[in-house]
Amino acid sequence: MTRQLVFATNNRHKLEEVVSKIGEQIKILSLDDIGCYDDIEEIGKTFRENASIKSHYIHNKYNLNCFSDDSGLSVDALNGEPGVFSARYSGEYGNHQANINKVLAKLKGTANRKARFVTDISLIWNSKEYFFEGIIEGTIRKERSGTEGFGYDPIFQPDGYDITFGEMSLEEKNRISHRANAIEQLIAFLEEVS
Ligand code: ITT
Repeated sequence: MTRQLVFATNNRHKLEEVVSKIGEQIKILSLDDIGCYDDIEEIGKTFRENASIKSHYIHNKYNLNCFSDDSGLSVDALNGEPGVFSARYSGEYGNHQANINKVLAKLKGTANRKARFVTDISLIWNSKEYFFEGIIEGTIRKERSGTEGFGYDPIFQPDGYDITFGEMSLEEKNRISHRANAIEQLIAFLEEVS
């Protein structure tokens, strides 16, 4: 199996989850590790398109094997929103509190709380692109619960559980999450080809 792969993310929570999931099998290099501090514009209309933009940017500039993760929350009663706007739903990029407030306000009085987290990974491996997708179904709570994780974790309760991602340890979330599922597929692929 390959020993080194760049993970094209500026989100330290994603990095932490992925490194913990992958363990010693592959050395993950962060953007910091390769000295990349560029702002990669995410102008795609889908998670997959945005994932592809990020991994191609790094591959084109550094010519390294790399992958990216574009992810977000999709709420049925909001026609799939926040979707690709998950990180900037409130208008301010990365303001998780305001993003959560907007979702809760829009869902006020709505009985259908069904939602899912989606992660699309784009891997560029020996100059060819491969995609992996992970999804976890759940519901949106009426209020926040828990302080673990990041983003929408305090309001997302995965199906089959009575706690939110915000109440789970990193290890628990990493057993079932959308990201963990996509990463498992990535690991299986790399085991096969290397
Ligand atoms: P990079 O593009 O640098 O990887 P980012 O945070 O901008 O980092 P995305 O564009 O993929 O990443 O946006 C993902 C947003 O979706 C993130 O900021 C959260 O608001 C939400 N999100 C994604 N995965 C999540 C998770 O596991 N738990 C909670 N919220 C999540």
